[in-house]
Amino acid sequence: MLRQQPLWAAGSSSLSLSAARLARLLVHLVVLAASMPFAVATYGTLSDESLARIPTAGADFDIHNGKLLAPILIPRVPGTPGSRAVQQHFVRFFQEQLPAWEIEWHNSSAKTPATGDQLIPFANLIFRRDPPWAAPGDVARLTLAAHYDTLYQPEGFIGATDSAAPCAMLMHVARSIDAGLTAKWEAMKAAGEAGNGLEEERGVQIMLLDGEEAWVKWTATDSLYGSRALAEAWESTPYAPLSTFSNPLGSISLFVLLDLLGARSPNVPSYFQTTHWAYQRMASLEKRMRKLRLLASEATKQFLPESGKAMSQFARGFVEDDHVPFMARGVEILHVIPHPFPSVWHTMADTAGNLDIPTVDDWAKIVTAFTAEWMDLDGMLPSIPAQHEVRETAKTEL
Ligand code: 1BN
Ligand code: ZN
Repeated sequence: MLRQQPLWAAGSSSLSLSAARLARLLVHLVVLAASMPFAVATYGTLSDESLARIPTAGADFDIHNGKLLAPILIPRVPGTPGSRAVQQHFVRFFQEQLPAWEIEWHNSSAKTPATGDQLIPFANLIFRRDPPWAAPGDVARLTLAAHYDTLYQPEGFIGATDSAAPCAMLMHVARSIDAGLTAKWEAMKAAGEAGNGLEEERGVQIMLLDGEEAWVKWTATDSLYGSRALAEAWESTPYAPLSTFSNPLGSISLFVLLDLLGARSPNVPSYFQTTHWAYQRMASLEKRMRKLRLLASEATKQFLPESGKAMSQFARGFVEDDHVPFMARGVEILHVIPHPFPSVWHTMADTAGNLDIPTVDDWAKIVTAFTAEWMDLDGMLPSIPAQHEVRETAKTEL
């Protein structure tokens, strides 16, 4: 997929090729040039058949008893029992349903202007799947993020679009690509392509972030508690010498942030010139899935309508959110947040009942397709009935 990306968008501030890796790569290039004089770069789009295999979350997005979404639809103020309950929901889901995913907790604490001298705990959760043969510092990771905390006030605020639904979407993405990743990496092993240094190693991680919301009023210090601590920590956590990337920040190939999704008829602009190509990829998948009648919502226009935006049309301003500490350190960002915000934004009306579930389901499918395409899973996704069988079998074995 990255082959389609312009060079100026492919850079990472901490990308470094060791001499040994460079030598290995050159040997491979010479062998390749000799054996494939007419090699043509392939374009990694998902086929229509693969798009049809992107599953719907269906009953798992039921707001009353759905396995993914319902447990998140409670107040989740950092440091409270509600917050701990959703953390357990996320961890249990990955432990029980997706055991191949590595789980990382990133804990920090801070005072807030609402809580005086008390230290409030913030816990980011990172769920990661890398090629099994790859060293951690050699993997470029598509990073999908959403925040799970809710506002301190008004008391009882649920934040269904902000950001319970985006968290549930990301859980659905993870389970929908899991078997495809296994199949792809097994096929690479069988073909002797595992770790041959010809292509970059590609992984995926899902970040569920804490402490995004301001406790009193949005300022540089009263907001983004979890993401600020995480970006800072990762910047100063070096990978082993001679790794492809110098630290986990440099290994983020693209940071896709979902926020305020789940209301009917969203309009999501393209915010950044340097990742407009990635926006176009997601928009194109949306368009194709609509044409193939794979989406359920009754949208009169695309969720992502700005594929044709000219470079001169990009404004300087952007919405502050969890991407800011990462963007400030050179990470490329795709911010999937509607403009205007949902009408229920930061009100007691941001409830489960005001979600448009077909829209939630469509976003989950669009982001799954984007991730599957990025991870080169064409031809690797199981047929939908088979996928359900796998999940049922896994459950009965527990
Ligand atoms: C998004 C969801 N945000 C908060 N909840 C970020 C934001 C920051 C929105 C400042 C508006 C202004
Ligand atoms: Zn909010």
